[in-house]
Amino acid sequence: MNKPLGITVSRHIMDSQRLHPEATGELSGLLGELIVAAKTISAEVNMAGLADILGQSGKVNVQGEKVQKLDEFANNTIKRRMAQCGYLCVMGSEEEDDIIPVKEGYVGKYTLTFDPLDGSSNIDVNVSIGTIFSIHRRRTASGQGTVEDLLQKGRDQVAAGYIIYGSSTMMVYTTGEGVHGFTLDPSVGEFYLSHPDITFPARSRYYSVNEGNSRYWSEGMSRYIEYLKSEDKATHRPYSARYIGSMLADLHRNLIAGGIFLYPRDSKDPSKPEGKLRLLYEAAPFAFVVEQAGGRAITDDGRNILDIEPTSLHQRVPLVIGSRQDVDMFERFITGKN
Ligand code: AHM
Ligand code: MG
Repeated sequence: MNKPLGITVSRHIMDSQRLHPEATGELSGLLGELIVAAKTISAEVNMAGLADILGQSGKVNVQGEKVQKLDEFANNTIKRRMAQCGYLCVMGSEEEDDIIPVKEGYVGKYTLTFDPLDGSSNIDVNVSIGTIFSIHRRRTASGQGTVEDLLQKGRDQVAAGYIIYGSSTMMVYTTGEGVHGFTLDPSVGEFYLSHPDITFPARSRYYSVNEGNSRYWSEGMSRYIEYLKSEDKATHRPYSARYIGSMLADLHRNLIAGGIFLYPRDSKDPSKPEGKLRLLYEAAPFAFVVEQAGGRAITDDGRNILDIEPTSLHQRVPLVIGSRQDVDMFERFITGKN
């Protein structure tokens, strides 16, 4: 008997598009180009461990080209491919200080913000890293896009998601109709639907936080983590700790296995009064995915991440994100109800 055919990500995107007769196919085209960029990065990530050997001390690769650092490679791959895809008017990258313009002639109606390789401190140690993306409709009427097109709140995203380069490469995305995960079959070069309609499991059991910073936390934050570590069989406590140091990998894990991720503000580094993570490239796209999966994303003082109006491209935001019951409980601790 023939095996059932897998649903490819392109077919899944086209099927969703068919549900919207008004759709022009531009968003599908945009996602398609992004997927090609992701596959290119995935192939390079898989070769990363060999770069030093093949590239003679990491300086020159087999083609005689200068070897780029992996995060630069990811940034350039997305930038170059997406600048010419014809669907974007402007881009913003975590790796670039300013907006990335799209040339006249290629201008389209969407915007893209991305973190080319989240968890970059994990690149050299062969631990999961990934690309995060967020797509909005442009705000300005025509011509090349401006920073104003990028400074939009998460609630107005039309699509968001991530690609995780882990034990296998997976793409997870939402267009506001659930969250779907696809696993790359490297022998075919296609992403196949492997995780339809991802929702947080009913039972939560993991917390992810850099506990090395605990002496710098607020009182509510410290009490909440102590609560997670205390014993109560009915609520499956104590939770287990898992902290990879790639937000993307930690959050992916919690999305599948159940749990909460926290990067609150702390008093450790006065130059980062709002914590470490960026609103546009990290927090908002994940907040969209997590809400669509039935979870919640707030700041450490209870503001909904998706409702924050960004004021600058690299704005940081204290983030508490994960399954709904965990975030609700966190909120009780910071508002003094627990
Ligand atoms: P990056 O974009 O430079 O990789 O930084 C963001 C990363 C997140 O993925 C991760 O959650 C966090 O930094 C880890 O930071 P820390 O080492 O302070 O715990
Ligand atoms: Mg990052």
